[in-house]
Amino acid sequence: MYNIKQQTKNAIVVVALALGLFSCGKTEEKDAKYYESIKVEGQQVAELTAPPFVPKPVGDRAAKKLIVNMEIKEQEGEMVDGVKYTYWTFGGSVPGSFIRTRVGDEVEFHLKNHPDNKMPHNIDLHAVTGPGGGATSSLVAPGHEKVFNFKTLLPGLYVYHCATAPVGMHIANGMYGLILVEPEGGLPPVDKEYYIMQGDFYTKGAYGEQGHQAFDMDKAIKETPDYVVFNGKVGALTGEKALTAKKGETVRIFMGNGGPNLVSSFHAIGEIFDKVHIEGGELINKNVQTTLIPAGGAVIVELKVEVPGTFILVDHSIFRAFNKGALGMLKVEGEDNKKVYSGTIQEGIYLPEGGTVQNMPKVAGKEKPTVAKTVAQQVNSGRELYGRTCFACHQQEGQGVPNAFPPLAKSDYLNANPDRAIGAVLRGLSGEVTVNGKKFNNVMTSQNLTDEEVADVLTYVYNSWGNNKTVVTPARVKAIRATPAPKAKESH
Ligand code: HEC
Ligand SMILES: [Cu+2]
Repeated sequence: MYNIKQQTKNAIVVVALALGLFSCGKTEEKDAKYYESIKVEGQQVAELTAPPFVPKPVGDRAAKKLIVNMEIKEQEGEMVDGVKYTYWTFGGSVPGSFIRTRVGDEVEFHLKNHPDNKMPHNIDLHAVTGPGGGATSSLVAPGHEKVFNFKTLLPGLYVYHCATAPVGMHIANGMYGLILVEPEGGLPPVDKEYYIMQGDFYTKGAYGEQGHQAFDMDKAIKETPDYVVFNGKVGALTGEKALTAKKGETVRIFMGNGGPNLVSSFHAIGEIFDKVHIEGGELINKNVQTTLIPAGGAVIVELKVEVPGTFILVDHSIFRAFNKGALGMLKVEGEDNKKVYSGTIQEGIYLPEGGTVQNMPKVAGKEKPTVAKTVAQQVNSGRELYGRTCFACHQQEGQGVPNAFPPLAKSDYLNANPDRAIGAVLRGLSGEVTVNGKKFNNVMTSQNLTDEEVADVLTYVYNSWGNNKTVVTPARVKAIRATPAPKAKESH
């Protein structure tokens, strides 16, 4: 006889079985305890790399005793053209050397403080479970070495940094990097892997002020950085130093934020992150436009690059990107894919009624004493300025945009009259102009640049793309600035 009781009993058995299976799965979930029990086989010296590169993937190697030799170096570097800064570094780069481990590795960490250094330092690795993340065992004076051991207990991407007082100052000087703990069997293979870290820097002088710049504690406490950069300096990942990939490849970026103060809204202009390991942990989010990276945190992002072009990586707190340096580039080579992106189909001019030449706000006291530069130095800083100011309209190779922005490459208008070109940059330009036989009738806003900046950017333009190699001096710019604008009425 089949009765209700029996039916209920069966149901209970089924539910119990299901629960049993479920909890079985649960007990198999790997935790720190499980990873702690992994036995290591053999030892090896860890490969360390400077950004934007990372060591070879761990693949399916067994857990090992991994020896990390990290040397601290205090050294001068360049924040942006003509601006020197004394960086404190793990391994000679900002961010510091990338450390790649797998879960269960026993790391033997050798922290060496170079004898030429002036400061004691230590290291706090967020991948370490232990007091101070290693900091309490690793305080090391110049000319000394400290050794300590730890086992990597949980997979993820972790920040490491110096934690010697004043902690903020050590971090602000560049003392941070990333340590990756790969899961068993490694992360899935991809075509390209890169390493970036954002950092905020505080200098006595304002952005671009020439010469050696000291650290500014007041600005650091107020959290008003002069520079917000990727990989320790302005332009570390632009132009020839851009990251590269081929169309169709999958790119993985290990992206950290050293801070010391700011949170990063990491975004790739014209791309969507297919996958983001949120906060560097196990949880994966998909189809992400902008991902938040806390100070002292990291993410792993993956993007498949479907169309060729230059994709701009930014902190989407956007003044940081275009005015403080938090801008990098990913250059993708390959054939166009019109299905994914058509390119411009039509280009017209849109000038709403009452459109006038706008001026960029003037910054009081921006003019600084000029230091005589060589032509090569002018070209160099001009290139950087071009990327920040002119590039958006006149385009990467000065080719311009038909019917909207005239070319600067082989421009007859430009080459015929440098004073007129200086005037255009200083005061803006509107009304009809003819460049290489083509008419343009549009508006160029005046660019709020110093005499030296105008001289540098125009010298760069004149010495690029087949132009006539004119050298524009700050003195010439100053002279043009002093003369009345051509259209201005004479008044005495
Ligand atoms: C917002 C877009 C924009 C920016 C930014 C811009 N320009 Fe222009 N530029 C124009 C337009 C538009 C014209 C043509 C104006 C007209 O039709 O009267 C022009 C014209 C010129 C000309 C004269 C025409 C030629 O092709 O030789 C020069 C030189 C020039 N720009 C240089 C620069 C430099 C150097 C910078 C950066 C410091 C710069 N421009 C930034 C839009 C821009
Ligand atoms: Cu330090």
